[in-house]
Amino acid sequence: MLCLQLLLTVGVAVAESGIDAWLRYAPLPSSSSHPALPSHIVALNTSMNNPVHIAGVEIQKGIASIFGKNLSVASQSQQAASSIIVGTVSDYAVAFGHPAKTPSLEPDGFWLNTTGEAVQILGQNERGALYGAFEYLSMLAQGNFSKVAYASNPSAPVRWVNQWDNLDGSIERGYGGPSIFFENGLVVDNLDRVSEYARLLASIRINAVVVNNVNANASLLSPANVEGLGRLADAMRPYGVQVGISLNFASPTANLTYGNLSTFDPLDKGVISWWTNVTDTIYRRVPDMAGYLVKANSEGQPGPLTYNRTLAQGANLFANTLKPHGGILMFRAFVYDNHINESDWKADRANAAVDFFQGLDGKFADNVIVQIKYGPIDFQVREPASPLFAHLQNTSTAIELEVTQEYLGQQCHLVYLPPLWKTVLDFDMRVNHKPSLVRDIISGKRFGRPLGGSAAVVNVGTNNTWLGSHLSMSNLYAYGRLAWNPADDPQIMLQDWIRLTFGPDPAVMKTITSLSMASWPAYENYSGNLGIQTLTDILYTHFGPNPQTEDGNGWGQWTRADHTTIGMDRTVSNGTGFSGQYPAEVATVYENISTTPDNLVLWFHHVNYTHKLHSGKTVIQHFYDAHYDGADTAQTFVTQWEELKGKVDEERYNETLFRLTFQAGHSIVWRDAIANYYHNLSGIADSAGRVGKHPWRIQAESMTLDGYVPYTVSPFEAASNATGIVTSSNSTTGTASTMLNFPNGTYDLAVNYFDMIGGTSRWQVSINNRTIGSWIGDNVDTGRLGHAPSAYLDAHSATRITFRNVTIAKGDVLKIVGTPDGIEPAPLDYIAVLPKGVVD
Ligand code: GCW
Repeated sequence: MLCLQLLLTVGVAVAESGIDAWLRYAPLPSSSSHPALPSHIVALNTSMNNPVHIAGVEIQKGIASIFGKNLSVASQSQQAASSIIVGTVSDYAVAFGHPAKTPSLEPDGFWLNTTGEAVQILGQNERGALYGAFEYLSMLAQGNFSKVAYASNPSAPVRWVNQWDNLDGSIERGYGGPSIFFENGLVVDNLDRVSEYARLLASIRINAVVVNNVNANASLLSPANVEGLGRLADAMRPYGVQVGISLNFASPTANLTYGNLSTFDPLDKGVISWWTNVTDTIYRRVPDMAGYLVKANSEGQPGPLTYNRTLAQGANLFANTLKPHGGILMFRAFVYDNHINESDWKADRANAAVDFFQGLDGKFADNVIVQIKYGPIDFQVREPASPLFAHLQNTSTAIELEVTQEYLGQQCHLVYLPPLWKTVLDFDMRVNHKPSLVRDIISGKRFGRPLGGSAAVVNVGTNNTWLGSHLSMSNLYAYGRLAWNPADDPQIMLQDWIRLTFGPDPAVMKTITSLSMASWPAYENYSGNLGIQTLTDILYTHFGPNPQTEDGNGWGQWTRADHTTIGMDRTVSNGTGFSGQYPAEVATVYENISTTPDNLVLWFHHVNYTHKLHSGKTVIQHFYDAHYDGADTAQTFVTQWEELKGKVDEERYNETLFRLTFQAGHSIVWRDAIANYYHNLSGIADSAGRVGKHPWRIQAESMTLDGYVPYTVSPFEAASNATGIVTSSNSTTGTASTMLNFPNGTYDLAVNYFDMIGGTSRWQVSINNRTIGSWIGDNVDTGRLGHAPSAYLDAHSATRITFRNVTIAKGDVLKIVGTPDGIEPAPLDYIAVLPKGVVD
């Protein structure tokens, strides 16, 4: 105890795993003074599993932890004074009479009043009361004791998250470990993490979780799994979080207990009664199920088009079965043909959503919400807002965001996403020449729709950090805040999250703000610029660079890059016509290259590499400069973070340092791959003379090799000089040595190697037989970095390790000994001997 107090007074934080995320309720520094706290808590509900009771217990826990003060929780009290009262407005009225100021609240909304003798936390419903309690605790935990009295209401009723969890426990695009919901085809036995997740989600006002992958498995509907869903719902209900599920459209033909049909035609009577029965059965066990999510006729999933039925007919099938139970059908707009032909100049995947939903506006049942990805393609680093938001005026809509960083570094790169999301939420579609912000469309405000909101793909797993990385949690936190109020400011949300997650130290605040706010621009800079999309490997991992995979296949994420030109011509006048899918005012802006913003120019126009941007730079020079700038910025993430040593607990400090260091190294892999690729394709030199010039590198293949052999890497741009080295067999130790010819001095020694799945090779680097360091290729094998792994020497496995401040003299002999393991042949790419400040 003494020891702990000592630690707290000197400000050294105790190790934290990240499991408490932003709900740590860390003790406030002893220096901060606070007003007297009420002496007890009144939670106007006695039932253990009721959100109001949970709210009372949560306040008790928070105050005990933040202030070391133990308050009692009672369900009633004669005197309201000097208490914290939490409950619904109606229960409050029964207990204490109508509150003096009657708040105007919508479902899930709350009233928070700290101005009187008692603190009032009153929800329009029980869930709202819990949200109010979390709001109050968030203030206290941030040391904010101001007297406030306000109502807070959600901008939209639907604030969901979608987990892409498979029944076998794996997660599609999951980077934080296996599922907390499923294993071996069933719902897990121990639901502790599920309750904790619900608590986290409630604190950011998320009201439902779709627990299984949109690429859905029909066996979720088995009796055992319906019972499992019931247990999941029971575990989350106390937090006001409802369960939803994804359906496989062809389930009636999947030979389940409920009978095997020969068709899944949505208009077939047998199919309708089959689904009605399934829905009724689920609602018997989960009376408050939120609803269904359906991905149909997309990426090989079955759907109504198989029977020449419309998407609306398909959606309405489920909506009708849900209707009597009050459930909602979320129908995904992510419908497209993934076998389109690039030789057709007018073919365009971006057109798909509007094309497929053409003529269907107003044809959906009133409990259907069309869930639209923010951009027309697929969660890219920058996309224009999906034009479908402007088309569905008699249909409720929701935006689909992706907290999971599928194309954005897979939680191994820091990318704070709200600034990206805001480019879409705040975008004005100018429907009928009137203000038509996407955020006002999805809230239902613009077109007077009763339903609407947001869904985000959030693939948390069993990892203590939830998403795999501490810093990525700001994205989940801010997603909840934006779902409640899409007008919130990214930096303000971020800073609340920083105070809650890391405490009040101004240095911590400054650094994490600076890193996070710089992160999306940096990632865009070193991944894909000017609206060309994230130039990642779309056929394999979606992680590292592989620009040639965008083209030459049916997926339609094309760049149409050749020796002289690049970009998709999406104009009406000469291209795919996509720009014409926007309302007139917006269409005109994108149709004309002179009014198209630089950051989307290659999305809308096919131009020469020498085309001059509004910035005055050519496209190709912008590519080069952006990639060097982005990688330079990422290097500073490491040094900035290092200033926080001792200010952040060691566990989170070290884990974050590890990831930021990885990112800094991988940003150079990105930079070089993209710069070299387009340099090679266009033949145009970098006016700053950087591309292809690496004065501080020594290629592994040019070293003296013993037991190592050169290996030609494909694609060429994934390795420096297109070549790496591998051990000559998987049981031979290899040695690569070289004499260093740099001036005497202190350098950082970087070694670029490949960390493949399927083996944990070892390497040791020495200078004149003095060991500088050793390491193991275990990042992907142990899940230390949870990104999609690669079994090859490529830009996904390419990794840099850096040894700092190494004394080197001219003529020293550097030697690397590599010991292969499994299929991983201790592969190396190059070393870089870096004077202070040089990035190479
Ligand atoms: O971008 C793609 C992802 C798929 C995903 C799909 C979708 C669940 O790569 O993994 O499938 O989007 O959103 O349906």
